[in-house]
Amino acid sequence: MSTEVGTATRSLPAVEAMKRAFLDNLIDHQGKDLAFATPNDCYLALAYTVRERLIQRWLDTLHAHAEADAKTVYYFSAEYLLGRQLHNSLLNTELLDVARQALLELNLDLDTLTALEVEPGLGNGGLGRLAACFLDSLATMSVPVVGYGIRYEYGIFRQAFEDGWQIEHPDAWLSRGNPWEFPVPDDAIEVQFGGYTERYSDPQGRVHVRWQGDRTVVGVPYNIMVPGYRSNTVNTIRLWRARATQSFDLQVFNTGDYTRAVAQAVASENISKVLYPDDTTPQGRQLRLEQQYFFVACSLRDMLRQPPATDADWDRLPERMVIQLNDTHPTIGIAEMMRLLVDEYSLEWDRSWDITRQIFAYTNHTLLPEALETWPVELIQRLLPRHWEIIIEINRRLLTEVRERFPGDEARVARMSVIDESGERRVRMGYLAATGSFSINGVAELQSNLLKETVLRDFAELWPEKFNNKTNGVTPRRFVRLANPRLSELVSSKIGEGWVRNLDELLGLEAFVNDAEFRGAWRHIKQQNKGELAALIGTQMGIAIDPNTMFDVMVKRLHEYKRQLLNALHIITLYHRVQDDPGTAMLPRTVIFGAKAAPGYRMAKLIIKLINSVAEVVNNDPLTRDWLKVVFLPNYNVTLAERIYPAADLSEQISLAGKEASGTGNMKLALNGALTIGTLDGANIEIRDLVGAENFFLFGLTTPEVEATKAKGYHPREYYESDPQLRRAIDAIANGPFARGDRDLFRPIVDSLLGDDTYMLCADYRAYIDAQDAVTEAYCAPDTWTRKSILNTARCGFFSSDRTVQQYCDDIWHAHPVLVK
Ligand code: 26Q
Repeated sequence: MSTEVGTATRSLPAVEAMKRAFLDNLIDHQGKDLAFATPNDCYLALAYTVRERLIQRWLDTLHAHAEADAKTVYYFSAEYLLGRQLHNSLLNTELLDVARQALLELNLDLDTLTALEVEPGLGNGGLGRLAACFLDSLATMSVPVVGYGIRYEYGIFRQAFEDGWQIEHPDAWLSRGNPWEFPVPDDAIEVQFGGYTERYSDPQGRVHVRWQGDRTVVGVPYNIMVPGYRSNTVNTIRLWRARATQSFDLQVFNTGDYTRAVAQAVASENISKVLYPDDTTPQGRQLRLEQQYFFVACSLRDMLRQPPATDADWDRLPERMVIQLNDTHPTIGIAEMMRLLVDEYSLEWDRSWDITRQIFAYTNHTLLPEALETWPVELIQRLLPRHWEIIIEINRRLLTEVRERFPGDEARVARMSVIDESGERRVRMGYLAATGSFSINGVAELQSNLLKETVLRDFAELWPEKFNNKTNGVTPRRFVRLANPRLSELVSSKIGEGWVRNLDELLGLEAFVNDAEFRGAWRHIKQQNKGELAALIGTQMGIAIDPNTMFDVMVKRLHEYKRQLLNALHIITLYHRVQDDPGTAMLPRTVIFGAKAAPGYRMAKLIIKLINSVAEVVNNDPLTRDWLKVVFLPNYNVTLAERIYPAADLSEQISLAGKEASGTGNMKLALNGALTIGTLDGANIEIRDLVGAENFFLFGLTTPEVEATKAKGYHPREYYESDPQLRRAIDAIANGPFARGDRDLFRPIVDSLLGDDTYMLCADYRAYIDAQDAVTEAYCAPDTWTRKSILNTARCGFFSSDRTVQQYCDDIWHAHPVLVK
């Protein structure tokens, strides 16, 4: 499985064929020969060359699925964070070596070309990346699935720093062409918005409802191929692009109001214009709801292109399809399905509801109350008047069921209403999802349990059988095999290549943990990976990083609950220590951050500014710069993550217990041999259970302790007063060197720490510092550290998304592989 160019591949027919195809594609698609081609031309030509090889498999897959008549999984997700496609496609089609050699013989370098691809950043973070990992796993396992979503013209913003502040730049990811998508205008679908509903009677005297929208938008699907790893299956992601209707031209002539017609057309096309960059505290923006309804309505209509042949077959629809809702974002699909069945196909309500409730399943990704999605009733009424009627009918029946089960418990009825009547009336999408789904799952054990005790407690009491856990996973193809070729090669040389498809085989590495030579090789690879990251940091940021220092890594979205600020407090404490004792040797550390903040999240942006300010001071202080370096890499994305994970020694997973639903970066880092410093939160708990407590640096309050501390009254000032180091760190933020004399700059941070300290940094500070000191001590025994590193990788096979989707298949979807010849 060498990624190096072997002499064996030289002049193979496959190499010759690849060269020819590449040159042909350069001419056909770019109109260039090698003499005129730019690097981007060469990238595109290579992409087309690989794409060709996928298309036949894709068609074979479509035929095989049609023939097998198997149940299909429809994954509904507003986000797909796919990462670069070319390298992954080459791996999955086993063309990596051939392509490398073919390009070499043309005087081109594969890595240079793959690096030109702009990654499709159609997601914010964990939730979007999870969707991408699931689709990789399902294709690898040959399960029929279609991923439905939105083809945003602008993905997650590109982040830059100016004077340490985050600046957002638009992500025009399509501007140089996208060889990975196939528009299918023939499959366009019209959806409506607004207007009114009316009742009418059919010839049999039955009353029906008709929804007359006042605005029509066309959805054009774009297909993206999803190849499995060494499987013949190539599944599909179908992303919808919003276009104005053709009939808008007619309107112009009819009304003479040209500018209004154009404005309407622009408004329609805006629906798929941009990804919302907030991943919590969602604002109830109309456009966001339009996006959700738009993609869900297009998708359901697409799925029902060939409706059941006979009336009786409708009841068998759940044998043909299952829809997984990736969080509440596509939940309006439940109401839309009811509308289709009742209004468009004239099925009875009860029967429609039975069918709907056997098709939808809901995944919850958060417990944060402020992140639970709700929409103003007024907005739903205006934008989706028929869906509003359907939602209140669903709610009326729900509350009837609650009253029957819990007679006299009107408090419970009020709590469970899909309509939140306190204050401005709002629709609670989580409750609608829970009511309309047969399965409700969390994404790690702790969160799934907390879900039943907190945000969905009443629903768990009403329908305990719906609730289940599916601990997240990540694809080992992208995040180990591709991202860490050296480690992959070492692993394969010991236990064979089977681990790439069956990650539990990593357990076989345990047998080598006592092999000094193996440990040496392991350590050497980590060192090489760190060298590469150091080089990248050197060229990108102009900061000299020593690969012999410990690489302490915290990469994830910026959120107060994730507590990047706690990490900053540790850095400041280390800085004080060196200042106090410049003579004593310390363990040199490089602390590496990567994080985007939602553009409207002021505190998150201020924390970025603080970390950059601390970095500037620490990195330039002659007293400390050899001991401590702080690097905040701008524009953290999948591509950068693939460079960082293999080089990490320490993985920071330090959220306040009970706040991080699962985390998936924690899994990727552990699989690449990083040790975790973390709280008992999300999947950290399961990582620690598997790798062993002795190979994990645990600290901090547990979820019950968090609750108990808050219940008896939490006073962060008490910690501040009683811990001189904490006090000094906070004081340094308030009026120390980082603010360059501006005492107001970081005041909101200090006020937050000493005010509410919602995420209890003060309470966990001392335990965190102690755990960090334990890390330092452990790192000073390199050979023992390497053992721990190996055991982390060896014991984390459970966190393959292959395992996760297998559990979804078995327990929720009842879907089976369809083999493609
Ligand atoms: C909703 C409405 C309006 C605007 C934005 C949103 C929105 C968008 C994205 C809300 C939430 C998200 C993303 C959430 C997310 O990524 N959650 C993470 O999901 C991971 C996969 O399950 C978990 O590992 C993380 O713990 C969780 O934070």
